[in-house]
Parts: sequence; C-alpha cells; structure tokens
Amino acid sequence: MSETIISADIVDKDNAARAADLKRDYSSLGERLDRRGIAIDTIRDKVEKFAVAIPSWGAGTGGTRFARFPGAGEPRDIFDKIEDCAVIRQLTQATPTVSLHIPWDKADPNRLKQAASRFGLGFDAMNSNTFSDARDQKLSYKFGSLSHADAATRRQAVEHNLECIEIGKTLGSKALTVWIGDGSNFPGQVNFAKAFERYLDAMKEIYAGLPDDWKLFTEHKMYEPAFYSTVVQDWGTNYIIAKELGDRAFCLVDLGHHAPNVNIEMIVSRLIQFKKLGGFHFNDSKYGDDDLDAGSIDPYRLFLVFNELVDAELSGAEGFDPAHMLDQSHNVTDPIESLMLSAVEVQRAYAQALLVDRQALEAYQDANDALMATQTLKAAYRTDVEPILAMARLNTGGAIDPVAAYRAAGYRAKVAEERPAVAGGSGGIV
Ligand SMILES: [Mn+2]
Repeated sequence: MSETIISADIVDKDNAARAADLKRDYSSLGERLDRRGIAIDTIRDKVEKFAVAIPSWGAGTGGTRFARFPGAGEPRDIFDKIEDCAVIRQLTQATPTVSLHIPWDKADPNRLKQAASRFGLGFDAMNSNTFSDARDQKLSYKFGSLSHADAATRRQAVEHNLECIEIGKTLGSKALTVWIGDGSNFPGQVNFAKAFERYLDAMKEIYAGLPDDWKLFTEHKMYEPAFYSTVVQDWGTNYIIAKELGDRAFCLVDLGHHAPNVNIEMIVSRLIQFKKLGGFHFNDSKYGDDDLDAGSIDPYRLFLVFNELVDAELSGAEGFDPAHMLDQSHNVTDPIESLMLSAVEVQRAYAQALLVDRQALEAYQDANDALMATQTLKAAYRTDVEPILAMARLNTGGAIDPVAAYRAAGYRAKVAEERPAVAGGSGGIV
C-alpha cells in the first residue's frame, strides 16, 4: 500500500457530501446512454484505465520571457515535485507516472526511485535538455546542439542524451524524448540540409544507445527559441527522422508546436496510419506555443484528436500505444490545480470520443452526408460525461471533486511553511 499525502479523512468527507448527487447523475446519464446503445460502465472502465503522465517541470510556477511570478509553496527540488505529483495522482487517480527532465531533475536515481515508489508513482519518458546550458557545461548550445557546426559540441549533446537513457534505466523509464532548440534567427545563418544531416547523424548515435524495450520520441516545433527556422520544424520533418532512425523511433505531437489553425487531428491520423505516432504533449493555445491548460481554449480540438485515437484503438491498429503527457506552463494558477484539471480534461476528451457512434459515422461518410457525419461527432462531444469521470475517480480511490478536496486539505499553505518562495527575476522557464 503506498502512502498518501492528503489525509484520507478529508477526501472521504468531501466525497461523502457529493456521492448521493453523483450516483443520481451517473444513473440518469446511464439511462440516456443506454438509449444510444452505450453501456456507461464500459466507458467508465476505460476511463479508469486511462493514464496521463505529469511533467516534473509542470509542478513549479512557469513564466514568460518577460517575467516569472513565483507562487507560494513552490517545489524546491525534484523530491518536492514528486510529492506534488503524488497529490495530483491521489486526487485524480489519472496520473500514475512522472516525466523527468535532465539536468533539472538530476539526483541519485535510486533515491528518486525510492521517493516515487513511496507514493506508488512510476517514471514516464526521460527528457534531455540541450536547449539551454547547464552549470559548468564545457561547450555552449547557444548556436545549437545535435546539429551544431562543431563536432565536439554535437558529441557533448549526444553524450548527454545517452546519460539520460542510463538514468532512465535505473528508474524504470522506457522512453527518451528529444526536443532541441536548434535552428536559426536569420535567413542564411545555417545551411538547412547540412544542419539536418548533422542532426540525423547525432540522433543515430543516440538511437544506437537505446535499450531494446525503449522507444525514442522526437518532438517537432515550428518556432521558438529559434525564430526563422528550426531543425525539427514540423511533423513532416519529424516523420522523416522516425523513418530514418528505425522501428523504435516515433513522432511526439505537442499540441502547441504548430502554426495556428493547423489541422492537428489530421496529422495524428497520418502518423497513426504509418505507425509513427509516439505520443502527445497535451496543452492548449490561442496564438502560438502558449502552453495553456489542456482543453482550456479549444476543447473541441482536443476531442477531435481523441476521436482519431479512439478510432485507432477500436480498429485495433497494429502497435498502437501512444504515450500521454501534459506539457504546459502555469503562470497564474496553482500548478497542482491546473495539472489535476488538465488531466481530467484529457480524460474527458477520451470519454467523449468513446461515445461516437462509429457505425453511423461510417455510413454517413459513405453516403456523403456531411451534415449528419459532423452531427454524429457533435452528439458525442455535447454529452456531459462529468458523472463518468467523477465515478471513475470515486471507484479508484480519488476525489469526486479534486480541486475542492485539495483546497479543503490546505496543502499549498502547509507546504509554503517549509518551501520559501523563490523570486523570479529573469525570464521563466516552462
Ligand atoms: Mn512539449
């Protein structure tokens, strides 16, 4: 039995006050879904098994390049972050793993493992960092890392990724995610083809160091920190990388890393079809890579992404097993509250996508009935699945209302007594 951080009495008391209403809501929704030929318990079972990883860096308050405004009781180190992740896990029961970023989270791997297993947490993908310079680092990544013109700098970046794999092996991680900031700010600054060739060569060395049961995820991003071109610009480039590297290399889709209005759900479908979808970094955006909370701006888009995922899941697409992770920056909210609600939003999109009448949809598609086809999706999206999500949490030992239980516990105020606020004078990191 793993330890819990929030007292069970507080969660039980809050649940007790809400359980009767939830049961009524669940049974009423069950009746309505039954009329549509859907068994509510089947959907709830699937939701209970659905998991999304928490990025360690999401537990701290984020910032922008203008400023970072620290919050009270922010985690001081990875061990505090693990405790915050344990709270998120306890109340939502949707986030069994933590994703580490090296060197930000560097610590004795055995100690890390022990700290996480205390709360029943596991480790998701390892994330390398060659987009900033670590303290005492020999060669700078100012002008790139894996695609750098200088061979010694590329070698250092490769070694760092291999070190991330080594740490991950001890932790029980099964994947490495590589995102680089390499690119250019001026036309002519780099030779596109040569830079990409250097990147591919470096990635091949990292891939060669990958254990047999690991996956390698590469993450594309259209712009930022480089503002004219980036080496891993878009999903097409990412697909080429995964194809070049081999069977254990996959594309990671961060929802914020595309141009505005890009049809991300179609990209997802393409990557599934050609067996190169590795997983997701969920977040939301209005203008660019805003890193806002998942589902906070365009929940319909999140639903449409899950519509593709559920379509693949139900059709038994070969080797289909995408990783789910949140990747967002919390500048004005308590990160724990944002992460809990974002995990729930991702679950919600999944539950709604499970409600799509796929037989009807296919018939409308074949009959070129555009209006009814889209209405079929809308019928699923319009369904308020909150009772399913809440019942899944209650069944698995979580909180019916995670934020209410979290606030009732006064967790943030308690940890603020031990964790002094760290002023953020410079630009914040996500
Ligand atoms: Mn990301």
